[in-house]
Amino acid sequence: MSERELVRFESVDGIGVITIDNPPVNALSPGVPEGITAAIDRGNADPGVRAMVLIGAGRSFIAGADIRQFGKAPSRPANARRHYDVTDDSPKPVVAAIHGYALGGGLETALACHYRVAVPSAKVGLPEVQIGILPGAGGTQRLPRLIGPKAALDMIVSGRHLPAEEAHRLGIIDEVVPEAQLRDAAIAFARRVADKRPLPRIRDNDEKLAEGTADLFEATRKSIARRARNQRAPYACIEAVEAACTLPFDEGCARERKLFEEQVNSDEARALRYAFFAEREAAKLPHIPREIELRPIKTAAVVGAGTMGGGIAMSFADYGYPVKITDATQEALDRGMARIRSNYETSVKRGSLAAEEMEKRLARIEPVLGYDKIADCDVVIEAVFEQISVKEEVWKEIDAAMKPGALLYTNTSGIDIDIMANVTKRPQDVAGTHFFAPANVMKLFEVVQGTKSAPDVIASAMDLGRKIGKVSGLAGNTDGFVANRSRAPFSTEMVIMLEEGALPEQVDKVMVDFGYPVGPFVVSDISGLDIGYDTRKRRAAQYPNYRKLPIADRIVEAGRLGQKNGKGWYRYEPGDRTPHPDPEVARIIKETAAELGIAQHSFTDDEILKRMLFASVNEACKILDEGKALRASDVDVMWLYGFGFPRYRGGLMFWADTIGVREVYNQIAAWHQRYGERWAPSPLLRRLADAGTPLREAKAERLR
Ligand code: T1G
Repeated sequence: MSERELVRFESVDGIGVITIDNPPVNALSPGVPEGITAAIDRGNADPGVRAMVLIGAGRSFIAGADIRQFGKAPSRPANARRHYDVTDDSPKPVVAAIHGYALGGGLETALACHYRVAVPSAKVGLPEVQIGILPGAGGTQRLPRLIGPKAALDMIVSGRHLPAEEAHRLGIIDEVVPEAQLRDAAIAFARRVADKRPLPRIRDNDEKLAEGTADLFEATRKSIARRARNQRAPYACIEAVEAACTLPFDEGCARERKLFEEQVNSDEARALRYAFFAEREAAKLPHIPREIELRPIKTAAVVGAGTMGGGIAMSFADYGYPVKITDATQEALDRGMARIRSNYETSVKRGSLAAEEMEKRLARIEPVLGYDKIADCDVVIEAVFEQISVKEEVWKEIDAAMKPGALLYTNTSGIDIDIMANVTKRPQDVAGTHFFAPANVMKLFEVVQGTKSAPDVIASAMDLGRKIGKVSGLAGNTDGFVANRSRAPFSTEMVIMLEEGALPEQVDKVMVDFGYPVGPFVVSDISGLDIGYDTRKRRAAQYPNYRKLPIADRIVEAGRLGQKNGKGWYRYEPGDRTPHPDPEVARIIKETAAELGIAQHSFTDDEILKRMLFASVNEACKILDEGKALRASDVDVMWLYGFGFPRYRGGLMFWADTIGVREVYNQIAAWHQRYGERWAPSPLLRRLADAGTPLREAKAERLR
């Protein structure tokens, strides 16, 4: 495509219409900024043109700079005229006509225009902080001048996308125009303002900047301290907006640019860029044709009104789907519906949900008794007790009741999908859709491919996840699938280190300092220690060489179940979730370790971190080697959305690459010598280390 074709210019009765056409989202890829500059110049040189309109072809205005270009050599000289400045300096008015997204450099382009009109469904924002950078094309200087530093800080430090109506209220958008009439409405708008002078250049109005006091910036820094720890980008955003309030426009832009250059190749930015593309890659299924026809999903059903079943029903209702929920008895159903209502009421109390919206969502959830009541639904998700005999009973009922062609999914967190599928006469219609607790909150949606799952059943599940606000990741049918199986060694190692002398609070501090929102022992206390206890019992019966965890078992046998009964790995005051180290736990740990005769030693934070994460890196390599996951980057996406792995570290495998595949292998091999079989290096890890191939690039030939 020649440079010019990426950007088209046509004159429509004296209005120059400039169309950006760089699918899929009109990113400012090489050739686009140049095309915009040339078009603006052309419009200004054409005496027949009185004003111009900048509009995007396809589904969006401009979704920002081309993120794939970051880290590469710039495609043009640093002193080249930038389309932002050319637009701003244009002697004739330029109107940005926004639909879809105006994000990052896209909104900065619109802010360099003299007017902005948008359709109601449009979204605008400066999300650069979410990829570890800050706006680098005047956004931190123009936005505070347009809407005031406070509102600008909120947008830039959060990176959130604003709907057009809100942007209009703030003054970013001059006019909201009807959905299907954007182009004509923008041309009419341009005609109306064609002769108005002076042109409203945002850079010229400083009157709102007075709001930008030192207190405001200090307060903003304090407000983000916890969630932005270990990160630089959010603070660089604040510094740039501060510069807007203390420096003249051009000097502020130079400050912004310098901060941008410092950040764009940082570890934080590289990790967040990796996460951005890994998340999109996870949706791609190389073994299933992209154009495969998906099965329609308009109505859903959930079998099992327990904690997970209730959360799953809420996920559907939250995204507008009518959903039926059923259980074995009316009492169980009533308990389930009561839990759903109380979860929504908690959100209303917290102000994160409007009361009328709660009622709308509750109205979409219909409790029913009897499989015949759900037979017509397009999809059913089974979420009953994790016991094979119970599953088999329920699946016989589901198979007998559900209409032909219905999608039959199970929410099991580790039971072999084929066990459920083989109970039915239509195993091709069965797959796993594994939600993570709480199901209406956690974004990971692990789709599990059974031996006989049909391609359209898998593709429909992956798409369903996206439609109910989740991030879908594909897993092969193995014990614990990809997410839980790759995390299991992490959980085992953290308890084994207690046998050798570590304490829960020490391990948790290391992981919180690393960037986790809460430590893994607190996470166990939140989810309940009895669940892990039952799983360990089941595994010990199933696998002869299963590594028992006597300390974890003793804690449960001492009646410590976690937050639900006020004591677990920590002690909790009634009504308070603050974990308090408990000498009783330290006593159980010391006594059990003494009985086991295990030598005690002190731990460095680095050893604790690597023992836990390397154990999972090794397991992830085994999973890929067996073809139970397609890409190492899928594992990373699952850790980001399923286990709260700090996003600015990219993911488990990306983080391990910052240490180096060879060093990771060597350490694991050394621990294999010292600790035995559980640390046997994965053959794939050995091959990657020998070849020097980054872990994040590991792929399976196909899913098996
Ligand atoms: N650059 C390159 N590719 C992009 C892209 C971008 N900015 N945005 C999207 N894509 C690709 C994406 O990888 C996918 O490709 C396809 O487009 C569809 O995207 C100067 C420096 C716009 C909300 O951070 O948030 O401007 O997988 O699957 O779910 O100050 O994409 O099909 O091959 O995500 O409908 C700031 C990033 C850049 C916005 C659409 N902009 N994009 O979501 O589709 S930094 C952003 C998004 C910047 C300036 C700075 C989302 C979306 P493929 P998708 P979607």
